[in-house]
Amino acid sequence: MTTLFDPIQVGDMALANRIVMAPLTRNRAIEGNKPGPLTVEYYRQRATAGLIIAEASPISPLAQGYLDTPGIWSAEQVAAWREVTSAVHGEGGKIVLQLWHVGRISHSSLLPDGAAPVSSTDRVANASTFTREGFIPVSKPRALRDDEIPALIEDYRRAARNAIDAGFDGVEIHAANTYLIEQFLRDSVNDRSGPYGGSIANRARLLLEVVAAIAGEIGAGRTGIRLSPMTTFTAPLDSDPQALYGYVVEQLAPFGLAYLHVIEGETGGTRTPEGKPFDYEALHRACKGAWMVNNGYSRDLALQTVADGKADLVAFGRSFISTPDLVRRLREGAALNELRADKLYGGGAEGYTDYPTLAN
Ligand code: 8OZ
Repeated sequence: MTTLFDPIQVGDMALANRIVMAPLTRNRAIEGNKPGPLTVEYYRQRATAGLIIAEASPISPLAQGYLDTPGIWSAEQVAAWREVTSAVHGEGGKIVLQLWHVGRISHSSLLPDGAAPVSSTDRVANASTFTREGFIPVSKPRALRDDEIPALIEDYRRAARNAIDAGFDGVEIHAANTYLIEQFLRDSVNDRSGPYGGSIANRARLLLEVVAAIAGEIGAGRTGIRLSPMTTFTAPLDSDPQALYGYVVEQLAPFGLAYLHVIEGETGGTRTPEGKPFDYEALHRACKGAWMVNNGYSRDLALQTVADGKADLVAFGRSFISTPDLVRRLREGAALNELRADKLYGGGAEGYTDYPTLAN
């Protein structure tokens, strides 16, 4: 019987176990949107994960939406990330980088020359973001023109190349949590006509072009993707999530991606939103790569899910923030540290690198 603690080959990556550190925004980047020494230590402490998915990282200056997130567009950022990947590899771990474009979830004060955020639409989101002035409503976006899409895809391709140059084992495309790619996917946001609006095939076009560009650049075996069909975070659900995400997964199959990472239910919230059933198993059956699940997994549920063959990998978010030696604690059935929820975003070492591990 397969257990959570067994090794697994995921695309080109040989993982020591099936326990994944989920991508987690922590807003501790230093000057120049670079990961600093504390971030090196934070990931090094968690390197016993089978795989670390390093936090969502903007692919370009215009892709940022929150203060102090580490990017992957500049040579200085690549050099800074190299310290992180070396530290994790030095501990025998594997690490990929989540590639992020926030789309309309941004504020002009965070963008070059006070630019408007870009999206599939020019309709503003009912959402706030964290800036130098604190939490404030996001800015009204500008709808990308169709003729701007090639440059956007080029930004994704270059970011994937940068990630590999920085020593990452691969990348995860952030197509979840109502950011740019999902702003194209969902008919609750995308009000375009033309090749990127209207039908499901048109709304999924950007995602599939991004996947083709990145897989072509670094190889499908080093490329994963994250989806969140039932998350409402900053946008309503699609009118037919099952059909939309079913189409996406079916179209992804021929690429032979390393893995597909799905957030079940409402991100960081209920796994089973009332009156909104979703058949994740249907997506799992259509998925050719490794199947990674996430959202509020307890030890028991994770063990059972892998033992039942319902998933190949389980990603843990909050548990990995509080408990650097999560793999050992799960193996031994030991209690986890308590999460300091007031230290999630921004600040220094407190609630970041000072969580204790079990004594030998
Ligand atoms: C929490 C705060 C800011 C951003 C996501 C990247 O939800 C995020 C995020 C999470 O995917």
